[in-house]
Amino acid sequence: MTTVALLGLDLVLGLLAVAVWAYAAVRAGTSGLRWALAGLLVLLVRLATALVLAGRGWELAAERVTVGVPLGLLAAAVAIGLLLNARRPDRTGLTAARIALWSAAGASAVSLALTGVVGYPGGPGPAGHDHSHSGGLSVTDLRTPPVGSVKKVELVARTQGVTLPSGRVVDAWTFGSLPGPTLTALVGETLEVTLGNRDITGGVTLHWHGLSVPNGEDGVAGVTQDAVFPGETFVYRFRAEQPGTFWYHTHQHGREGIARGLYGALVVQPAAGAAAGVDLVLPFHTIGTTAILGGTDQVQREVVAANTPVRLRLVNTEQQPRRFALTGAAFRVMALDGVDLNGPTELSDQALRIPAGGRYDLAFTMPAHPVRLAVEGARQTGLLLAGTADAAGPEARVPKATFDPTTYGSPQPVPGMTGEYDVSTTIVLDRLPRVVHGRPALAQTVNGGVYPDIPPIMVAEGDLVRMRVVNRSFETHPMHPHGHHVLVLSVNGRAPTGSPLWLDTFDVQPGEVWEVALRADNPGIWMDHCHNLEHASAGMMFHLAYAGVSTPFSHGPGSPNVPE
Ligand SMILES: [Cu+2]
Repeated sequence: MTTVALLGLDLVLGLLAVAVWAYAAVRAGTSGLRWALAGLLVLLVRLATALVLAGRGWELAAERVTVGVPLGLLAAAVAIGLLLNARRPDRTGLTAARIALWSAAGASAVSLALTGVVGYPGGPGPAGHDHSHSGGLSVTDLRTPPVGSVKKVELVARTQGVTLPSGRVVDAWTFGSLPGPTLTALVGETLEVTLGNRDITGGVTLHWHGLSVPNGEDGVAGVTQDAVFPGETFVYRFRAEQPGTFWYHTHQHGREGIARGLYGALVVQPAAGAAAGVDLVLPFHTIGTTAILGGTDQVQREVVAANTPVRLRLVNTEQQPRRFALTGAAFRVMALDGVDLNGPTELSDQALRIPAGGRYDLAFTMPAHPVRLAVEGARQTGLLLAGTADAAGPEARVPKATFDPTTYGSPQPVPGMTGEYDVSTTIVLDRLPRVVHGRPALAQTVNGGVYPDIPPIMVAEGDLVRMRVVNRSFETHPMHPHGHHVLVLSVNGRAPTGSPLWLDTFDVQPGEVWEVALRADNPGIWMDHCHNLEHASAGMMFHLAYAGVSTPFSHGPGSPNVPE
């Protein structure tokens, strides 16, 4: 049984226990004992479920095993004892039995509340050591100094009616086009990007998703800078260190801004330049109800001669994971989240499930027949590569089987990531009633708390940090630590058997337990959040903060900075 099915079963059993014990109380004088025994059976099944869950990950069921179910069983034992006593001919003790039966129903309700309201670890517990954010170094000191030679780019945010290739017009917010222009750099080049804002009244910033830039260039409103309002500018500067596929987007009102179009791709090519052949960047997005792959809401056609090397850079800029599929050619997955995989092998008939915010680079040699890229749930869009402009392509098809990156490629030693962990922390993701932005809501919680009331993970420069991320909710959480890639240690207790996996956006699906490690080598105050930005704005954000770093910026009530 899958872990998420067990979580669902536990919820159903919890509700059932309350109902059966309440009914036993109502029927105390007649069939009460039979119903009480049914209630006991429900509790025993719930205990078994909780024990299996705890075996999959202690944090998935800790409060059920230690308090919730034992409390129910204790009340059940008392109630059944009193009920047996009340069966004597004089029927004394029936009132006491009835009270005990209601108490058993109450105990099961308390157990449900422990799980569904209090959560685990039972309060807004710290995500790490609790130090203050104050210190000698400001995030504004953590900038790239001006250097001699830079590649200059200007991006101006604006509201814009965009006519898509289908003729459909969308009201977008853009960095000049939809998507924004693809920025490119060679390894070693320094990009200098001047952000302007024509008329986005809520303000904008630029965040470089997946690039480990200096903290002051990270573009998080209220943490690393103030939002840029109409007429203002902000200059970002960073050296391209790692070749790969990245993307940029606003991190001020990100939930609305990205959805409306404030995003674009960023490609870093090796210092020697791009490899020969066709190299296409394909961010996938939905604006309103219209799906866009690359720059079109239709099927993009490219004429590619047979034997040409092809690289496709898939970027999921949405809130949900998305499955992509290539038909007509076997391919290799060259890189995930901008980091090359070791020993990639040829694949076919497998869909690629890309997390929200994630990137997959595919490579293949163009065959003599057409090749089609399809996106599940977006049939009208896609990519068709063929030798001639009018060739008919293969049917868009998305296989059932999904690529598993944890068993792909070849293992390789990872220098610098072994040894004692300096910081070990557990992040429990859940959905609990809390106050968010001053209003009661069914929040997306981290260790029972909501942002900004979640203590940061505190690290010192050089620390080796281990994070255990447990998803107790029924939704997928694409966790995105800024400024660092994490090395995947295990998923549901299993270590990857293939290539080392370095990710900046890892999809923690319902019931999953991920263990990841990072080397604290980029000082600052870094966001770490769910990249389903609906979830981020419902509380699922926290900081990875280096001791001694402070920020002069703020967000929250009274501030115009709204990072999520
Ligand atoms: Cu989430």
